[in-house]
Amino acid sequence: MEKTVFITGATSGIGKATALRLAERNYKLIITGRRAHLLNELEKQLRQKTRVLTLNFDVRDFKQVEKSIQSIPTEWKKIDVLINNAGLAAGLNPIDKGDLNDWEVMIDTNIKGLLYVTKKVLPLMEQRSEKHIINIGSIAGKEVYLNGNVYCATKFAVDALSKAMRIDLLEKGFKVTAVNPGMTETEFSLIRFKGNKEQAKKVYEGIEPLKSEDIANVIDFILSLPSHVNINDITIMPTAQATATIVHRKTE
Ligand code: NDP
Ligand code: 8X3
Repeated sequence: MEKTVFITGATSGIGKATALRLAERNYKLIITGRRAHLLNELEKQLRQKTRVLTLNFDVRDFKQVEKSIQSIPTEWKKIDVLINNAGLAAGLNPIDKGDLNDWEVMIDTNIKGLLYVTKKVLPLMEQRSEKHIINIGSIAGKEVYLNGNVYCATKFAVDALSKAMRIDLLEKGFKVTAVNPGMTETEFSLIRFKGNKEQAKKVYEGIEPLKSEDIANVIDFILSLPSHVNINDITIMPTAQATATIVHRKTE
């Protein structure tokens, strides 16, 4: 049976790599994000392998989320897998120097956005025989690190919501998996540091970080397991990273 996967934040990084990987497995894909031109480019690429639907919305805006999901054509309204991936960090400052807009954007995207999308996609999953929600958390949702404050809090919330979904949706037969990456080189640091390329590059200096494809491979594996097996929670780190902050950097 052909399965449909709904991926938020597919215009870049982990979401994009996951879409490309799952296209190889013949999943039908609903790819979403705000940057329409990137969605269209990816759609063209994916169409060579599978069927694709693009939805262009901001996860922070419940009206947009609702309207976009209502607009899904009937033949696409059976969703087997939801990958809540859209998210970001904004800034890296001590809590007393934190920027209010940064806090709002992280809370609105990483927590409220994930909830909005889940609320509207769940009814399209309920009739499926196998249903799976994958939430992209972070090592930042397991450990708080210096100046990580609000970003860490949002990822701790994702951790809590994954556990809550697993409990609340148990009787309905949902699998819920939390995927928690460590340092992964994507647009993540560039966005955290507001486009400062030097600062973003420094994050990965002297180490081999994870690539988005590494996370996509793990998601592919998680989805390949038989229906009675679920990975509840998985943390994936570059070999050079032991904890959120202990990283072995080569100096030359
Ligand atoms: P990228 O910045 O490369 O990708 C983020 C994606 O999220 C983009 O497709 C972006 O799309 C989308 N997005 C952001 N804000 C919104 C919004 N308001 N509405 C809709 N889509 C949005 O980063 P990553 O691939 O690294 O990040 C993916 C997830 O992985 C995030 O949840 C992040 O917290 C998590 N993560 C990342 C780690 C890392 O080291 N890179 C480590 C641990 C977790 P667009 O801008 O087009 O809307
Ligand atoms: C992103 C990883 O360690 O920069 O979630 O917070 S980290």
